[in-house]
Amino acid sequence: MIVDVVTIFPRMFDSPFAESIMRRALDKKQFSLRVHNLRDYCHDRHRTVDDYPYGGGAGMVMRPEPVCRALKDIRKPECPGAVIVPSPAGEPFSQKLAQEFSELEQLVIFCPHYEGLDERINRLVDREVSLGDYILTGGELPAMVMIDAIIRLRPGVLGSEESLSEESFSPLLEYPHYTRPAEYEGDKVPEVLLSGHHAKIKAWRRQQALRRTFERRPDLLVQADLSAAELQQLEAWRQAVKI
Ligand code: JF5
Repeated sequence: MIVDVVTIFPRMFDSPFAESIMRRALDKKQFSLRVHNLRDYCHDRHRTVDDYPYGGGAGMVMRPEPVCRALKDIRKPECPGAVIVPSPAGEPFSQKLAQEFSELEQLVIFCPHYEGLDERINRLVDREVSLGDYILTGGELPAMVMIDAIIRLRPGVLGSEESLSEESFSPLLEYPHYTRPAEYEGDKVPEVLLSGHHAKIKAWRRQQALRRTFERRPDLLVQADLSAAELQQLEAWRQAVKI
């Protein structure tokens, strides 16, 4: 897979891909990352990427010519791929989108700045994607987050220790994890985890995951497939909270 990034700050991409799993994936050629400087596609003396908005108002807008020149040069239409742009106005990024993008051969990510892009650039954009309901100074950080979420899904990128196993963002939140020591500052590891009773451990973890999801992300419960007993448990918790 080839990931192409178009940015006015190419050096921002140095350190996140120089460490850990992303670095190992690059070393093993499991993907390639090409970071392009948008200013290399500017033909004017001052290499300007932005201009004033028609109709007035605060802020600047990214000019269409350099962006479209870059995207036309970089995107190879014969190759299964997409041009994506991080934006708070995009569709929400999710594990499902990460999975979909991980199956492409070319992913081009354009990183916006200022108030945004000239609307005519959207002719060359396949998807606008939001990382969440907040405003950032530019598209570089969301681009790096998406690349990490996408690349770790490629075959062989995670080692056996890291593994995808039962993950795939199972509709419930993770249960709590413990490692040694069995007691830390008076705080004991739950007895059941030391019991060696695998069925009891499995049931305890499921119960903890359900409780956490109920408390922190009740919106996820509608998509979870829950047993009759679990639905009854949820109803009991709801009643307890309402009093
Ligand atoms: C950006 C204009 C996009 O701020 C974001 C963002 C927030 N959630 N998801 C993405 O992207 C950067 C900056 C300026 C458009």
